[in-house]
Amino acid sequence: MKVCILGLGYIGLPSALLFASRGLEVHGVDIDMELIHKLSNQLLPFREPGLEELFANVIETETLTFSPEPCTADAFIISVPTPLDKDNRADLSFVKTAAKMICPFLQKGNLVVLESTVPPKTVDEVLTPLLSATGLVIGEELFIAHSPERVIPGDLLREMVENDRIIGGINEESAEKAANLYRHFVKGKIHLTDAITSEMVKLMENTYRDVNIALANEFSLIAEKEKFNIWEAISLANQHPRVNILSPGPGVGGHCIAVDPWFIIEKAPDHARLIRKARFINDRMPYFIAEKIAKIVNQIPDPVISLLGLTYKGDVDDIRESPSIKVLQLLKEIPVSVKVFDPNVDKKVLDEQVDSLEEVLKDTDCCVILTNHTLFKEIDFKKYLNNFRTKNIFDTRNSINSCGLAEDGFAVYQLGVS
Ligand code: SAJ
Repeated sequence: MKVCILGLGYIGLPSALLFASRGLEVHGVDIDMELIHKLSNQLLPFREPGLEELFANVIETETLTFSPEPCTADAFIISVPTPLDKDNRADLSFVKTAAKMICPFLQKGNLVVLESTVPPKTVDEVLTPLLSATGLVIGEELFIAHSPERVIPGDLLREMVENDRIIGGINEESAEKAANLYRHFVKGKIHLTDAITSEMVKLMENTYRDVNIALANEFSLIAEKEKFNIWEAISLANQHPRVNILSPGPGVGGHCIAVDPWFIIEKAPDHARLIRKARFINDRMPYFIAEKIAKIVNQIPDPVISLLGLTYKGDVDDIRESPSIKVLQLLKEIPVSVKVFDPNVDKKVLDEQVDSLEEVLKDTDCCVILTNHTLFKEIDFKKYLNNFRTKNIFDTRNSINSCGLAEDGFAVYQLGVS
């Protein structure tokens, strides 16, 4: 069996490697020539636990090829980005390009699976009409399904194998064929449904998380005003067997949770009121964090701010939609100096980026923890006592152990604690 995978990003690439590791012939396609070049030279474009080892094992089996062009295959998986356009609507241009690219290679009996996150009815109203151009009878000669990825960056490979999988076919046969394909590596249950349900399930999962985080963020603002500790309150509320409030933070980043709810809002603007509000609350958080930083250093002349963490969450190297970048931009609008350090981001992406903890804390007036990297949780601030000009620490993630820091003259501020 041969699979052609279009889009070799955070999902397409690991899927390609997993299929290849199970003995399938895999052809990976991407329009980014630099990426194809990298992969052909056995270099990974991003870090993810276990990925390097898997890549090395698969290369030895010689079942994997990369190129900017598709080829004939039994199954095609489209796993391309679906970003937001400037009006917060889904930009489906990559999906459309991928669909058009595979048309000349599609043959009787082929299966096409869309893995990208898309607004409801994309399979029925966008993908299927494009694939009809092949002349193949849809649902009889060409089978089409949607199957969303649901894996968490940082634990991606385990979740790809062990999580349940949703497959929504345009008909039962399409769903069955897609299930047979994924059974090559999926150990979790495979649930079959129709395409629109599959599209919505994915959006509902991420929207649920966004709304839950917005609630936690709203509680944290109330905690600051009413003077209680949000972290203790959430932890106690979560003792209830039917309550699970997520954590407040500097905002919601990444390429999924901050984006996907908009795909529902786009389709049902009059009904998606709670969803829109949650997006607004989460998008406001970097402003609140920047305002709190400004207050902390209010009395200090020419203050220096040190931001710890550039990635959108802990222990990943992905900076897409990161709230840290928004906080940094907001701080640049006021008269403060800002430095930022993230051990997970090798490339210099910002002028304010420095290379070490030592450097970022040098002469600082306020150290702000924006990302909960394990490494930051373990910082012994007492060791850096002399780096600080003013000993302020602001922890937006309830990340550090502040025990004993007050005795050494540190003032420790937390989000959700007045
Ligand atoms: N965050 C909080 N508080 C929390 C949890 C997260 O502020 O309690 C923030 C994070 O710091 C980050 C953002 O939210 O900035 C998103 O992080 P995340 O860990 O919640 O989610 P992602 O974007 O890494 O992955 C999500 C997952 N979806 C769900 O858990 C429902 C993952 O399973 C999906 O596959 C992924 O989106 C995706 O690709 O759609």
